Amino acid sequence: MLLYLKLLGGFKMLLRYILLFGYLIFFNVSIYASSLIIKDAYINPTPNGAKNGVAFMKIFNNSPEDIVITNLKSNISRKTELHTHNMLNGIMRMHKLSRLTIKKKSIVELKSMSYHIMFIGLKKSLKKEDIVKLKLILSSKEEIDIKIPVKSIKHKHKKHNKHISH
Ligand SMILES: [Cu+2]
Repeated sequence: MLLYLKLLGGFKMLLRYILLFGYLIFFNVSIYASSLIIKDAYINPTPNGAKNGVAFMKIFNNSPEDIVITNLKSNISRKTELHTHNMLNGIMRMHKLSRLTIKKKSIVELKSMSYHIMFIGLKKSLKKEDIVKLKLILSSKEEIDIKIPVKSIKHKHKKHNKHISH
């Protein structure tokens, strides 16, 4: 009887540890998930045969430390890269970024003619209402999975065309 009670006590202790451990994991995950908040993410639909696609979004870092995105992964394209635009000899060009820092308590907006995510070598065209899975890989090796809807958002084309031509 005594042995049984001892075993039961040990079992209860073990159970308590398991619960505590599970709680800690859950707690860490929820803190982490709220440190980067992705808002208004979308990908423009692409015409048949298009080679590349582009994603835009707002990334808010709600944590007390800077967060650096170092890599992206998706299975819709051969490569998935972070890009930005720069004016070079009067011509707007885009180029690849190896990292994107989102400073603590601030927002980086991925938008037309600025930062964007580029899907290079699309395996199929992106149609309205498709959902694209994207993995953001951070310098801390942590990974954030997001889902981006494909939808058409009208840009102010006139303004942009003017911008390109001067
Ligand atoms: Cu690009």
